[in-house]
Amino acid sequence: MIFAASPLLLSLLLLGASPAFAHGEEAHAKKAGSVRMEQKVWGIAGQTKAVKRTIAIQMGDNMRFTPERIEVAQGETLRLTLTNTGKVMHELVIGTQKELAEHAELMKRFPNMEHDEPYMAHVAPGETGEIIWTFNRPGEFDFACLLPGHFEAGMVGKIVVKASTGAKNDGQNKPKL
Ligand SMILES: [Cu+2]
Repeated sequence: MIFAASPLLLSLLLLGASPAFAHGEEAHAKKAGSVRMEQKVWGIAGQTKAVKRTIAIQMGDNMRFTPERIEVAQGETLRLTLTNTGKVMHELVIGTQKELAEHAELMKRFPNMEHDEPYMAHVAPGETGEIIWTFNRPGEFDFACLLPGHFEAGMVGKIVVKASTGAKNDGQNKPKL
């Protein structure tokens, strides 16, 4: 009985070894990749090939985004092209009202903090930046320029993600109530 157990033990050890290798490779791949695929309340980083609609947004020294309101269907991947028409730096960061306010506070305390995420773009005067984002969660979200003074001056916009009806699944998978 004791000897019978050893092949099993051996295979368990081998099984244990392969995930360890896989993990190592995964860590490498993450380092090499430029986009972090992290699910946020306001969506997830989008793939270029999934883009079906491009929205041009202008950012100006009047501390306004044009347009200030975007409507999206749940699941839609947008390319936001962001043009800075002003003479100072601007940025667009997508998030919830709460997270953006917290982030703005942090930037006031640490004006030189470096941050870069797929849901934000920092655009120098006269330049154009881009965000590709998949709005896979319904709700009302904000976008804002979090540079000190800009957020406070009202450089904020709204993104409304309308819930998909899910008509295909309704009544098929769910019992009637
Ligand atoms: Cu700004």
